[in-house]
Amino acid sequence: MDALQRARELVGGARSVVVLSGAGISAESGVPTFRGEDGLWKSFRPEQLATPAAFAADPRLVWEWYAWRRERVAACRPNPGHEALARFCGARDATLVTQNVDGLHRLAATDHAGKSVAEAGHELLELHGSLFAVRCTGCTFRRAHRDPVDATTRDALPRCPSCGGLLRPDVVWFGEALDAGVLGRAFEAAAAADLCLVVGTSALVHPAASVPLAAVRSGARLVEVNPEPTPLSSLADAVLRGPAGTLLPALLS
Ligand code: BV8
Ligand code: ZN
Repeated sequence: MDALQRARELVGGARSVVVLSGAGISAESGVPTFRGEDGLWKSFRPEQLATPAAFAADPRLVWEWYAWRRERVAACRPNPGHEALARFCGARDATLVTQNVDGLHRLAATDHAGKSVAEAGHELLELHGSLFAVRCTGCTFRRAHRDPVDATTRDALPRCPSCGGLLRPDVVWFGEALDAGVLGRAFEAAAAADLCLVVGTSALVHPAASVPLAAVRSGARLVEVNPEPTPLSSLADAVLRGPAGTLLPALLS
């Protein structure tokens, strides 16, 4: 039996599913991945930009990078991989855990069901936050934020309406703790799952990459969708070596 048949059998027989997605699921939507040949980290070094120290040292440069990414992502649409996953998760007990900050899973869930993600019946956990939200560096203020950011001068950077503090992208940077509630729910879903589907992640960033490990430790079967091998490939019961935009519709229909 080929890998797709094996994977379809595992999906068909699963009672509770946890999905972990990474930047690869958005590659076919035109969102650059982190470590690919056109990867974001190629043009910028992570320690230079995606850390609290970098923001403290040069908030204008960090905002310039995020403003550029927002602009690029705002022009992108969910691809058939996001849509197949939204239909699949909306129809059963499935938790979608994503490392992506591009908001495309949220968009796909809304497009597909025409309802909000919550109404669409499945849980979406954005472990690393969202490009389209900001939070204050000086108080607890945070909100959705899609307005273009003028990062040309430090004085033009967005300010908190309640305390005047500098606003920052509401994402989790390297060296920062993830939201304990969101991470807790991801590990709960992993412990309860009998199937873990890992899509489009190099599985290098923790604690996100530990979610599939927790699922396997609790007895879940593992299916990986990725054109490249990753540290999780050796744990997988079925590996689909190819693009999510083609393989997820074939796997989940
Ligand atoms: C923390 C938000 C502690 C910002 C991001 C050693 C062990 C364990 C941990 C560490 C360690 N050394 C350092 C650490 C800590 C660090 C870490 O894991 N570093 C790694 C690099 C080793 N982790 C942290 O700092 C985390 N915090 O540990 O805090 C703490 C605890 C308590 C109190 C205080 C502190 C925070 C990590 C979060 C960082 N933020 N993003 C932003 O986006 O700007 S991470 C960033 O990488 C993105 O979120 C991205 O999603 C994530 C992972 O990358 P991937 O999604 O996997 O993308 P990548 O390009 O790597 O891979 C794409 C894959 O897709 C490839 O495999 C490719 O083959 C495949 N693909 C390509 N095309 C397709 C495809 N697949 C399918 N279809 C296609 N068409
Ligand atoms: Zn504030």
